[in-house]
Amino acid sequence: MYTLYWSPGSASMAPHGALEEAGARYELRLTNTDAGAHRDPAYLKLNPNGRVPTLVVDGSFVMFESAAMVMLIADRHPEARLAPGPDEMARGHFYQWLTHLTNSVQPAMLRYYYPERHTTDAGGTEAVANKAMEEIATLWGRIDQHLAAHGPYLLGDRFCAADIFVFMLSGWQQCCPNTYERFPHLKRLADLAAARPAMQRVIQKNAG
Ligand SMILES: N[C@@H](CCC(=O)N[C@@H](CS)C(=O)NCC(=O)O)C(=O)O
Repeated sequence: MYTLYWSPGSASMAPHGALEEAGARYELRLTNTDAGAHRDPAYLKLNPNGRVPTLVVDGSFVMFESAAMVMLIADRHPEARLAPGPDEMARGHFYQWLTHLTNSVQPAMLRYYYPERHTTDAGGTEAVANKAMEEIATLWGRIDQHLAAHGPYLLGDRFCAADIFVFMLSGWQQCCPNTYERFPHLKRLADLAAARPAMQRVIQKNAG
């Protein structure tokens, strides 16, 4: 049994999607970041970073970092085929993409959304955000090229949990206006992901 502390439209969407795809038993606990619920002392006890999401497994095992949650869920539900198995070479590329998304694309996005955390110059936030936007477009451009040559999914014909992460991040478009018009292969992946019944349930929940 899983408990996912989530906020609409946030990084909780990736583990939420993985849980739905896995057919796992889970409950959602709303931790609305817009209302500052991620800074409540009770929540900080669970996740001292004050970020959403947090995942609790079987009432006692607590973890943060959405990409790590996605990997754990994929491993605990192998029948859902959310990741290549440990004996498959493609697992290396699964790790590669998920790590790239969480290590390069997502941090650039967080720099855009929280520029004040990345400069000591009060007048420098716009420059930080602008540079982040540039970087996000470059990164999506490379991923789009990869998908054009080797798609429609990150691992070719095979949907995996890293595609859920792409779906989530590519929906954050304030930091990359018209993402889907500019990157059609990314759009194709996102459309395929969105058409999945499990992802539909996640999308509807996040839409309120
Ligand atoms: N790398 C973390 C990032 C989590 C994160 O930054 N979440 C945002 C919502 S998308 C958040 O909690 N923001 C509130 C804040 O940083 O104050 C993850 O993927 O779990």
